[in-house]
Amino acid sequence: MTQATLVEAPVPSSNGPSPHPLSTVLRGGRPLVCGILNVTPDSFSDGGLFDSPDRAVEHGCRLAAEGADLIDIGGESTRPGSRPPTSEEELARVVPVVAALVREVGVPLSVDTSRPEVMRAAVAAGASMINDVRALQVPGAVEEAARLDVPVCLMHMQRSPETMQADPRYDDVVLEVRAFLADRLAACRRAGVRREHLLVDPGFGFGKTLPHNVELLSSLDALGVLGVPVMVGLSRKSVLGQLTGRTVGERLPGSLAAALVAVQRGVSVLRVHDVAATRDVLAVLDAVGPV
Ligand code: 9MG
Repeated sequence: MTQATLVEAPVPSSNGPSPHPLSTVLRGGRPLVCGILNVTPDSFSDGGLFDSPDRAVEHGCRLAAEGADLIDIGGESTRPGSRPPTSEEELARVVPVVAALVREVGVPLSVDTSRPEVMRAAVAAGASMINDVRALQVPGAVEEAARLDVPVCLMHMQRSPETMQADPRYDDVVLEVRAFLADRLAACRRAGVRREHLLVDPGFGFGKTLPHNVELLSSLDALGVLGVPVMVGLSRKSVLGQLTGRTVGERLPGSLAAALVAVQRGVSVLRVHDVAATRDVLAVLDAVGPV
């Protein structure tokens, strides 16, 4: 069976008649910009900057004004070596920001979480999408995503944030990441998640060395056979620091170059800190037409 057929497996039909309206936007063929809103004390680039709800909402409004198509709100830092917050901490960080921001901006909100209870509370507060770095592998998560009936991004990670950068190994990183994502897509379909609601992400920096990240970036088009939109997060990541010798605050040019490469290899959603600058990249690409 091919990976594309795995995505087509029969599913229970417990959901309503039509997919979430956001799925039409995600599959519309125009590359989208997803602004990052970390409401954590310890994320690698902006940890602690938006850890009060007011500051977070203000930053979310800025991302929307800069032209974000989507805003991804997360209350867990997944930087290498980090430990997850408790469920109560994560709920307290994320839910008030989703509830307040949804009243301020017309941009759809995504919740970056692996916990079913956070997914449920965030969607009840107004989030329209789930972004899960653990690809719905936490017990109960895949069933919750099917029940909530919203788009969901499944990301690849080798091991956990605490241990992922301790000697990651692959025989063939592209084939292994793709096979993992195909398995997770099939698991989601079996649980009743609609095909139109699924996205995948190779998880740059999540259990990958510099050569692994570079190989994945140059082979992103290999994920196209999965038949669902691809999202990537490369913005300001250490792979760009390793390639350029730049500190986190100096990685905008590298981030924009990575965004350009990703879109040219078929990526549909760019998860970024610098929305306005990324929009400029897409405007130039758009003027030139399809690659
Ligand atoms: C939450 N988060 C941090 N990095 C990420 C990435 O590369 N992709 C996705 N989907 N989420 C991420």
